Amino acid sequence: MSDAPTLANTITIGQYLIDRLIAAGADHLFGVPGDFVIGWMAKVERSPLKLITTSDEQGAGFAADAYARRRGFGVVGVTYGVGGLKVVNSTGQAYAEQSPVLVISGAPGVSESQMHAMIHHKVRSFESQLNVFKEITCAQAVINNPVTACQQIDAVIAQVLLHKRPGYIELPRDIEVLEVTPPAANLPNAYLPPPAVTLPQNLTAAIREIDGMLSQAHRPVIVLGIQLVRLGLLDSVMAFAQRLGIPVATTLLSKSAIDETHPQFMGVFAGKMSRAEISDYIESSDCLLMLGAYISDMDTGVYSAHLDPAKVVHATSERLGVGRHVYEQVDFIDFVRQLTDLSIQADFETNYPCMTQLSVAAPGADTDALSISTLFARLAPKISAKTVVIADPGDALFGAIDLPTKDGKDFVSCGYYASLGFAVPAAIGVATADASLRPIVLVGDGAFQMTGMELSVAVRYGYDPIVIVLNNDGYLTERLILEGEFNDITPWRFAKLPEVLGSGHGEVVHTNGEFSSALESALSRRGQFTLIEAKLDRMDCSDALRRLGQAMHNIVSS
Ligand SMILES: Cc1ncc(C[n+]2csc(CCOP(=O)(O)OP(=O)(O)O)c2C)c(N)n1
Ligand SMILES: [Mg+2]
Repeated sequence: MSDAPTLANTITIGQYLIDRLIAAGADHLFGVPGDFVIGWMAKVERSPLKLITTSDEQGAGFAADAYARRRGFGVVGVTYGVGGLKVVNSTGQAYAEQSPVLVISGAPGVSESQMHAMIHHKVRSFESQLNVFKEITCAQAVINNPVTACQQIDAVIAQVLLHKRPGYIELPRDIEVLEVTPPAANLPNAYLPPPAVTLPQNLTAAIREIDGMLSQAHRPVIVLGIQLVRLGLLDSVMAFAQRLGIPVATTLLSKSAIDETHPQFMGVFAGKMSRAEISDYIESSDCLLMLGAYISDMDTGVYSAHLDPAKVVHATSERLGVGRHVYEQVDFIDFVRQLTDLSIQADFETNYPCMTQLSVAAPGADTDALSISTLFARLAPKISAKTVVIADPGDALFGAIDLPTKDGKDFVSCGYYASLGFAVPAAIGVATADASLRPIVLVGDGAFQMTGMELSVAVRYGYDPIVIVLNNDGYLTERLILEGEFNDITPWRFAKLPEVLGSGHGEVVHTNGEFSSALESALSRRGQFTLIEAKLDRMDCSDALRRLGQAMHNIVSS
């Protein structure tokens, strides 16, 4: 499986794939080798594409997801079965939250699988893994024919870039080494389905209805959804909001879509989980434009938001609802373009809550015990354009709702799919995507026990994330829903991890002052990771989590 001398103008299929990944914007590939993919990984190692090997495939999947959120394209490479099925969860998240990640899985050679029914790592049939990925990717290809290989590869990559959703390429090890003549010119658009056709009369009718709603409105609000970020539509929507003086909010998932010190930024809208000022204002809005936002239970604080459907415009790439009407066949991008061109004689309320004016949590006295609220209060002024806060689900995420981020995209979370253990590997992805950024990871003790070992990747590649482990002795989020022994975990001495990993700095903090000085010195220490174990009271939680827990408790026990 070496790079044998080639005929003029031919390259191996494996090399063609590498070239196309680079052309699509990837400089790195995250993964774990295995015999079905190792030959191709050796080619990657000899190419300009840098291979970042992680401790576990799921970690590679999460890192590629975070990388893709920053760079617009991420790639994870794994072996068949044992590796492929480990990235099902991370790929599911990338699908759910629209992150353009390409999964490349090695596979048994076509000739091997024809001759032998039982090959290691096979689950049920040779198609089992493909069938799983069909459910969680927007495009799939098994490269089993050299004649069509290049087109298949280009088609999957083009779909991933178009839909901002994951794709899947399965690369049998005897095919990857075959020589092919690459197409003379790559025409990615040739492999895309025809663009969605907007019915002009439906678009016009929808815009006319919104024009009518907005013209009579006094308290319009725009919710900036994640699709605006992914599809590059934020600037036009913000220009529209500024021109008309409409306040904006984000969802948990789209948090930090814009500079949160913007005077029109209200805060994160998550139903009753948000501050009362924000949820009250939005619930009383007489024209709520939810643009590109998935309206999940998380975004509405477990459906605690009381929104009048007649006053809501809900537009996504899947659906356009205006008040009680649904308009079919209107492309989301066409819709946003027309909407943001609207001119309205605005008579809008100018007195709305905005993030910069909301009361800030008190930082507490230095000698007092640290609490989740004082931790966030002390973290807030340390956030800069050079830091990226990455919050794991749990109170790390809920508490971060009111943490003001200053620069667009300096907050990363899986605020909708909410898979625990995302944040540490995501820090690897962010540091790889942009070496000038300093990841600050907020992660619960439970979540850290799932994927915290990916810090060894930081050691290996010289990354220096600051990891703040919120140690509240178990699964607090779950405790607030329903208490039981299932919420307990084995206590770890987290701050000892540098000893195990042979690098890094660990510290346990109990008081507000200890936390501030640990954070200060972590920010000035470069070249190795810092782990700050923040000891918190077992039931201490952010206001947002308390409100969410109550809402969930009511559901579980009703
Ligand atoms: C992979 C995964 N498993 C289980 C859950 C369910 N879950 C949500 S929050 C939570 C507890 C998290 O504990 P920890 O990380 O310590 O954060 P805390 O709630 O204590 O802030 C669990 C188990 C999940 N979201 N993701
Ligand atoms: Mg915990």
